[in-house]
Amino acid sequence: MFVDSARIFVKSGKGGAGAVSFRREKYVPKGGPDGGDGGRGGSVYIIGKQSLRTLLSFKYKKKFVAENGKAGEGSLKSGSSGKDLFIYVPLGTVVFVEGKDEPIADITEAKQKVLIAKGGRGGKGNAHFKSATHQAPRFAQKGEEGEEFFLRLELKLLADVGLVGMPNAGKSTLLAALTKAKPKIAPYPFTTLSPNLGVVEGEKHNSFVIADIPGLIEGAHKGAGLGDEFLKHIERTRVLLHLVDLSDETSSPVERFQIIQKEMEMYQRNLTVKPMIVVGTKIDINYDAKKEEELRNIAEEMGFTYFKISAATHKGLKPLVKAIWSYFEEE
Ligand SMILES: Nc1nc2c(ncn2[C@@H]2O[C@H](COP(=O)(O)OP(=O)(O)OP(=O)(O)O)[C@@H](O)[C@H]2O)c(=O)[nH]1
Ligand SMILES: [Mg+2]
Repeated sequence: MFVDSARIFVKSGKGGAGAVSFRREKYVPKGGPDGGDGGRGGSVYIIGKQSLRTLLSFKYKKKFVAENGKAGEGSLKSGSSGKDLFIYVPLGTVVFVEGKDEPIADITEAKQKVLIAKGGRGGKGNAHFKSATHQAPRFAQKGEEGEEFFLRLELKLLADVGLVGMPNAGKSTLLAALTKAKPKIAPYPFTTLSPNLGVVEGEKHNSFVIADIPGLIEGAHKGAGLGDEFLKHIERTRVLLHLVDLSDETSSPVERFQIIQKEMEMYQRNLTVKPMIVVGTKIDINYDAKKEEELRNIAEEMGFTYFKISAATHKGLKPLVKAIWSYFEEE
């Protein structure tokens, strides 16, 4: 199951209390204070982990509480520190304190480690409080409290290229044709129910990642179909491919293209100012040159590059991939 948001509770450990104690030795009738310090409470960290793909585990485990520090003891013995707690998340996870809009962490790299809740300091033992006028202090410090938060985790996949289009446009077929990914492909709408990622390897040890998301329909921004919630997974891509099925005779390619453009704009204007390539698909069946021409004209008028392909026969894939590379090589 693909889960891309979660709510969890985190709490760091409380510091251990400092000890109140006095030395008792055979030949030392009035020993001084020897209460040791409390140990530090454990901190909570969030860490990026490459092999994770979803936030599913947080459906089952939602509470993360680090260990408290131990109290100090006599003979100047310090209490041990509480163990730190590490929460592993997939790359692309953005962390918010509940109710706040600014994220406190954006985990984009493996092993990236962010301190979320700091463990409380241990209290000082009474040995610290001895002075010329106060030879036998009978008090010690308490340990500092830990910090606690409810956090909202949002997974926004990290891909370079995003595939958008109506259901059945051929997005998953294109992903399967270009990468080793094996998404489900079927001749009906809403085959893809959660995003798929695939990697295109270049010749110079370079690569780019493609994200295939569920199809959009008119009214997606208001929740129609699977809604627009998956669009967040292409927010961070650098290039979008907008796939339009040229073989579908139920409406014109131009109409379908415009519906999706509008939905993306409603979702977030930024999406429509990203570099985009318009791709007419399935040119191996029901090909109608006039309809294709209309789509190409509209796309080019709007300043987008246009390609036509058949993911089934691989026709037109090479020039398309070359055009995608050009976006990454220019930098
Ligand atoms: N003839 C032909 N059929 C294609 C081509 N590309 C995709 N198809 C078919 O079109 C149907 C839909 O393809 P998908 O790749 O599942 O479409 P999608 O855009 O991922 O659809 P959703 O996941 O529902 O949004 C499948 O039956 C594919 O086999 C093509 O180039 N030529
Ligand atoms: Mg699909």
